[in-house]
Amino acid sequence: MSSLSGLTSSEVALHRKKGQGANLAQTLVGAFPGRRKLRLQRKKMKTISLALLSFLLLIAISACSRNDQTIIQDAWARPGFVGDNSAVYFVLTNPSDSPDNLIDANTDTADMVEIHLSKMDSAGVMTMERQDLIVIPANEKLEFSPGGLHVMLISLLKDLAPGDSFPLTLSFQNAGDITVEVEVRQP
Ligand SMILES: [Cu+2]
Repeated sequence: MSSLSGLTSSEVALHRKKGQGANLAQTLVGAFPGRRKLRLQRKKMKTISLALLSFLLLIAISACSRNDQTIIQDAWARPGFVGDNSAVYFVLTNPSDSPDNLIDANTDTADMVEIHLSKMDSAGVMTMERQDLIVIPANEKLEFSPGGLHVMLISLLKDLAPGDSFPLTLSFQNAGDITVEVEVRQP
């Protein structure tokens, strides 16, 4: 038994080894301070250039999407009173080389908002069909107009008088959410 009382001789040996290991590591660090510093500097440089690269990439991406984004123009809605229905019309332009999809429409002006297509049935009666998705082909315009595509405002929550305006958000697969101001006017 040595000074480390209560331990077996092999345990004592392990303690000594561990102690030696720590000393050796300290000695090595002390012997090559320059190499360690250099490695730290290289790591720092890597981090800085990575940050710069991602920043430049972000600028490139935002510049691209800004030019290619689907555009909503001339948005207008039919007048109506609280509880009535109304419809919103506009012109969509997709200036990009890939098709975009209109997938949703929202406004807090109405209880429910749906994308509809008006159609004449075989008996000559106008009907409306709810659409889940509207494709805007690449490099094309798509018009939402009376007798065709429209955003249906079901059960208005406030009166819409000519001259009023309200925000409408259209959600596109590629362009994301775009909010436009809709002008209320007589057809
Ligand atoms: Cu409708």
